[in-house]
Amino acid sequence: MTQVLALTGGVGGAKLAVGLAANLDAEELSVVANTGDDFEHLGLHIAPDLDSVMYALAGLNDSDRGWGVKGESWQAMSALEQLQGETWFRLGDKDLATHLQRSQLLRDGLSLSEATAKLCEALGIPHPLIPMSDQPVRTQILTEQGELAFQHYFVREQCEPSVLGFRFEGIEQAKPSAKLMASLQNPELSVIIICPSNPFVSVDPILKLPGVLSALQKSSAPIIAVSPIVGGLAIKGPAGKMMKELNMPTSAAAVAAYYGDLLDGFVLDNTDSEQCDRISVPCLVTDTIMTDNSKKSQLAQDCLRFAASL
Ligand code: FO1
Repeated sequence: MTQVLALTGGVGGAKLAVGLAANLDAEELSVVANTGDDFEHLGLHIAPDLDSVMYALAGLNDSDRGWGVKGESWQAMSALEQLQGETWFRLGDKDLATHLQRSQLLRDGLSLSEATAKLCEALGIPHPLIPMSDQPVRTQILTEQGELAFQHYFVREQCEPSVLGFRFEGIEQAKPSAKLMASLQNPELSVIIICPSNPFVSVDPILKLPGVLSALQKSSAPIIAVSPIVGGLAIKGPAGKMMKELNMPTSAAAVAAYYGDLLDGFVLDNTDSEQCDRISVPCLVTDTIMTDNSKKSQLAQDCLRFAASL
């Protein structure tokens, strides 16, 4: 049986997760999401990357806005605004229900893994969606204006401050979730796919959890990454801007170099085919722009075939 482990952040990774889920049974796929973007807000535990992947796997995501639930209404936010509450981070009415329920489950003593499993089950998602850790890891962005908590940088400041580096608060004390470790240590694992997510703030928090890198290195499964950079631009989000500010070339080849010898293969877009000779691992050049479900499924199939050939 095929056994696939996908490591992902939010939106871009969620698209590939949907493509993989369309091609694999629930027992064949584990999707592990970054929780470094999580924060406590208005007394609630918000887990944006888990939300994005969960809504996408349930077919509930708003693909135009790029986050949250489709067909959303904003009555709670309007009422909160009238009460002079904090509204810079917008919680739609339907989305709010997710955060209320997740927070209640956590208060009831469930782990984030257990709470996520319950939410996914309620939404009819058969494939396991696993938080990278049950302990808090909080990504901090080091900027020219000082250190900013991830959502303050991303949403409140609209990614404008220039980035100097990153700090993953709590990572030394955090443990990778049991299901992440079980998947990494599964001798039958067929492939590990690093989804087209931001390497610095979506993938690194997963890779830098204690024990994850060594488990990846010990795994006999090939590790492939899909470039989040196409034609010198991030498909979505600040990855390209961050690379520039960190004095890296904004290219798919620079992403491959950043992951370095962790990778056994790299997937990049047709647009960037000329970069293959600068990449030190086998490359698959294909259409990586997942504008609809058939393209998500096609890229997933391409990745699985490529990994099997390595
Ligand atoms: N992104 C925004 O740009 N503005 C928002 O107000 C916002 C609210 C929000 C609420 C719940 C949620 O799960 C995600 C939300 N996001 C919002 C997206 C989120 O900030 C980003 O997708 C990720 O953290 C980056 O991967």
